[in-house]
This record gives sequence, structure tokens and C-alpha cells, in this order.
Amino acid sequence: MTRTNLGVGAGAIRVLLIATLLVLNALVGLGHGPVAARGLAQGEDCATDAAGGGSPAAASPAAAASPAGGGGENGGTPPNIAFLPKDVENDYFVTAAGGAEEAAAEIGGEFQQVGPATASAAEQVTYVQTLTQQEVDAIVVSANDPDALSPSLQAAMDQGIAVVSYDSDVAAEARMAFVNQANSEAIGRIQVQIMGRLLGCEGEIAILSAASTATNQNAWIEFMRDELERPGYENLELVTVEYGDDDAQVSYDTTVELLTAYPDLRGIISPTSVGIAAAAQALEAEGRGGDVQLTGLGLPNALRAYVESGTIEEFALWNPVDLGYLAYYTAAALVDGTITGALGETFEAGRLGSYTIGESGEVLLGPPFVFNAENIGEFDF
Ligand code: RAM
Repeated sequence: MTRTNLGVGAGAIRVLLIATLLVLNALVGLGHGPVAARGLAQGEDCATDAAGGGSPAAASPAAAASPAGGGGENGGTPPNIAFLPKDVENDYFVTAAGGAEEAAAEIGGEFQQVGPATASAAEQVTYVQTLTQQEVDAIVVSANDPDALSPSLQAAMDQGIAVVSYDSDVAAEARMAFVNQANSEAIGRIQVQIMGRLLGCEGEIAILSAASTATNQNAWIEFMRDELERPGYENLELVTVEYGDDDAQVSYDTTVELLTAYPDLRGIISPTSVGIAAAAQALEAEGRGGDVQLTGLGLPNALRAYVESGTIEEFALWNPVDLGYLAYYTAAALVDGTITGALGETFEAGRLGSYTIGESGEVLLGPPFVFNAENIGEFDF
């Protein structure tokens, strides 16, 4: 499913931003990148097959600067919508909550964010039950485990509560819609493509993920493995996948252990904002920054210093503010009956424009974006 329309003002500004950034990326990319055995320029990947592996286009995650518009009416009653992220301490979810608050203010709805202090599926279940007792209108959840939350979320829906997953999906029968930040295939492949480029398509690499049960990371890792199967990646070897549980200390310690266990390790991909920041810190503390390449998914504000020091050359993400904003509008549209989560239904999401429900109830925010030293200064989240 794709975004189908933008407001005229928002669209024009966004297109201009995207075009400018693409041109800038293309220009700076020519002379960018470490010494690479295959000498790949930015935007190129290791694969030699003609079919291509779904290399995603970069787009600007900058918020469109248009006034608010659209949104559900909830039959005149402001919706009471609760967000339940993987954990409330994670800056990524704090940032997304900012977008949800923005949407709530536009609609005149209520917003609360609750959840565990560490990424725990069991604790999330307790929060679902409490929110159900409170009879909120909608629960918007990022799952630490796709199945563990299903019974409680289904019970919530049985009581008329709208359930939306965002960021990390739950089982399809346990929600009405899933707001995906970007195409999972694109997110997975781009991280391997960046690493391949950084290493000149050869060397041992490891993945440092979040929780072993996290739906989003596991979906991305599947596409990473698939990308590594493409011709051209024969010499880029994935030696292990480890889990830092979206816990900074566990992720840090796991990074240090990786360096000991794999003395020839040349790269780490961490598809979690907590993991990549902890890994960067560990690499610098161990004096391995820039020696062992690091990429993955992270927040520009958290990784700026590591990009400046050269420990991270490129990483990817989307705009988490927009993700929270879109997830709130999606929940509001379910609450007011504009949509039911069925394929092809459309709804308005304020400054982001019109969205359509796709296959499996998926609402897609947009393509992932690659950050590097040249563009990171433009982003503040
Ligand atoms: C962490 C979480 C989240 C993921 C980001 C990239 O904050 O695991 O689910 O989307 O990283």
C-alpha cells in the first residue's frame, strides 16, 4: 500500500526536499566512502545480478511543513488513544510519541503513552489488560513478540477497542491495521547494501539485533540474509546474529564479546536504535571505531557524534515523528469508523496527506532514508 496523495503545499515542499537531497547525495557520494575492495560509490551495492534486490530509493524524512488538515471526527467525541511501545525509555519511541501528540492536538483527541521500562512482551500484556479495563478507544502497540500479545489484544478488540500495531507488528488477527515505517524488504536490504559498500563486498560481519522475538527486526534480518545470497556477496560472510534486547548495557557487552569471539570481524549491522548507539560506544571504548565498520538503524541525534568521529559512516531510518503521527491518525480513523482495516480503504492523515490500507492491513509511511556526514546536520530527532 502506498500514500496516494499529498496536500498541494506539502507535496511541493516534500518533492523539492527529496529532489534536493537526492542531488546532494549523488554529488557528495561520488567522493564518499572508505577504501573499498570493489570501489563502490554511494548508491551502488555489491550485487552483480541484473534482477536487483529491491534497492530502495532514498527520500527525505523531514516533516512536510503544511498546516494540519483532515482526520477523523469520531462522531464528535474526541478519541482516547493509548500508545504501548516496546519500552517507554527508548528515545525512538519517545520521539514517535511526539508525533502522536501532535496528531492528537490536531484532532482534539487524548493521548497517553504507557509501557514497560525494558522491552518485555510479558509486561506489555499487563498493559494491554489495564488499557482494556480503562476502556480506551484505541491501543497502538509496537510488539516485543508477535504472538505473546495476541490473546490480550483480541480480548481488547472483542470489547470494541480499536487495535493498531506500529513499528513492530503483532499477529494479523490481533490488530486491525499495521502502520509500517517503511517496506520491510527495503529496510533489510539497505543495511546489507551499506555494509557491503563500506567493506568493498568482503569480510566477516555480525548482526546485533534487539529482542530475539521482535517482529520487525526478525523480518528485516530475513531480508538481510536474502540480500547476502545474491551474487556479488560471496565474500561478505554473516558469522552470527546476536541479541542486545534493546538494552544499552546488554548491547554494549554483546559488542565487546563479538570483538573477542570473532577477531577477524570487519563489520556490525545493528537494526535497532538502542543497539547501534551502544555498539558505537563499545567500538570507540575498545579503540575499534572505524576499524570495525558499523551501520544499521538509529536516530540522527543519538548517532551524530559517532558520524563525526568516523565510527559510523552511514546508517538508515525513517522519520519516527511521522510514524507516531500516522499511527495516531490511523487509530483515530478506525475509532470514528472512517476505516475498518480492509484493503483499499482510504483516510486522511493531516499534514502527511491521504493513505490507503494495503495487503494484510498495512499502512506504509514511506521509504527509508540514509544518513551520513553530509546530511545529518539537517535532521533533529
Ligand atoms: C529500536 C526498536 C524499534 C526499531 C528501531 C529502529 O528503537 O527496536 O522497534 O524500529 O530501533
